[in-house]
Amino acid sequence: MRTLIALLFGALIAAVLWSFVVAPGRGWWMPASVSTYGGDIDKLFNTITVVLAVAFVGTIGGLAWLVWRGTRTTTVRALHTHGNARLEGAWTFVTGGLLLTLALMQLSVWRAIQAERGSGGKPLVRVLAAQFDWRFRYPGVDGMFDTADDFETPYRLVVPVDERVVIELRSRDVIHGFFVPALRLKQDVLPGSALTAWFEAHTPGEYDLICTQLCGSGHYRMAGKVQVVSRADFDAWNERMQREWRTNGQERP
Ligand SMILES: [Cu+2]
Repeated sequence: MRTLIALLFGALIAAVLWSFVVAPGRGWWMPASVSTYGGDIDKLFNTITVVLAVAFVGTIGGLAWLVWRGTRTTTVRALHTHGNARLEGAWTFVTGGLLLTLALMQLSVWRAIQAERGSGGKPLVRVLAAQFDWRFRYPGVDGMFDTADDFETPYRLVVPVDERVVIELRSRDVIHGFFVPALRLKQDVLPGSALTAWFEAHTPGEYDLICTQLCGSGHYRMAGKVQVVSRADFDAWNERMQREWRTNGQERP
């Protein structure tokens, strides 16, 4: 029985290592980054993943080895380390030190992204999350929100490429999560507050948007798209939407 358990632990390690090797070829990781700060976030993500992988293999491997060793010696009594202050201090210190190092490593990237959050100018679009949809409200011709010419698009956020885009996130009911994996941008959307976030996409294309907070029974439906287009295409789209919004529902002369 113990041999079997030890083998199962060993198989778990093998499965994890195998998944690391084949994951890139099968698209199991996040999609390629199209965001200006995506590279920095990926570096942190990879570092943390490697640290965790080493810790995982070490822990499970040690456990497997101990279980396997238990199948051979039956005369030796188990060693109880409870109350061993030096040992407990050591693993607390090592783990704490590791977590502190990771936290400090992330500080510069976090600061760089947060510092530019407020300085990015006024929001291009207001993101309105609700059970269970995404709406994107653009300010219209006058460039001001909450005026008669604002227009909304459901589930599809259209933004220009190579420009800093500031978004303002609001919830109309519960907590939602605005997550665009290709942009490496994830921000909770809280009822009662208007939070801003920013990104700059450097590759035109269509990218997935998902809600990362389990916000209710229709949570799975909160899947949208972020469409990154050229400045000219964005202006043309914006102009067409404004025109349609003005004339929609009105009788033609
Ligand atoms: Cu949601």
